[in-house]
Amino acid sequence: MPARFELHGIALSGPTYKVALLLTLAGEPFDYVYVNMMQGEHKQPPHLSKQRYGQVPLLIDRNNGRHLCQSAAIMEYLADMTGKFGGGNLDERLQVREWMYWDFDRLASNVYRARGIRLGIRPAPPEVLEFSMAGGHAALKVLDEYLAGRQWIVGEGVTIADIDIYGVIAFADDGGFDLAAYSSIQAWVKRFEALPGFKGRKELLPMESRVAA
Ligand SMILES: N[C@@H](CCC(=O)N[C@@H](CS)C(=O)NCC(=O)O)C(=O)O
Repeated sequence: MPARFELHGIALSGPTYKVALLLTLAGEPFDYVYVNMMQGEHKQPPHLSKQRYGQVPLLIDRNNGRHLCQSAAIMEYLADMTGKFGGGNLDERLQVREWMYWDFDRLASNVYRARGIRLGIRPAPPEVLEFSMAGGHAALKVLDEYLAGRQWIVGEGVTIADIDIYGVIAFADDGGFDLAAYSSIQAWVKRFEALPGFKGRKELLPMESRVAA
């Protein structure tokens, strides 16, 4: 029987990695469709007809034909569908959402932008890199202080808030952010990477399409 989910994306993409990681940690096999962004495949009609923003990731749920865009919305959907990682009650779900919105606003925006500039994917003047580094460090400080004495971001277990934020922290080094000064983040990263089923992005997202095992 074919896998229920089909994920379109690329290993360079943090948002794609977040979705792949969630599927993997939830034990949901998925077919992976490699989108060659270097050749502009994400702006061509076959992809645009499924992903209105011309971006990755795109997730297709073959059980109902849904085409889902935006990694945060996809993660919320998968948490609903699998009953995993969504938070144990309304208060936890609200906190999960709050942290995910914060991530996109303060952490992901700066870390991904700095990384894009350093890798030459998103050329920008030096002031933009400076601005992104300052914003990224301010966000890392907030996260580090919050994580002091905590195992996970919300409640007593892993949620999509952890997966979402890990999917940014995993790219911090490429962005030029040294995590050495953030001891609580480092301890949380170790716990996260020790989760059963955890996989790095290159293992999850090869440079070619792959059918679920
Ligand atoms: N907010 C979106 C961001 C997606 C995004 O920026 N994807 C990048 C790759 S990491 C992309 O497709 N860039 C091409 C473009 O925006 O034209 C999400 O979380 O899914």
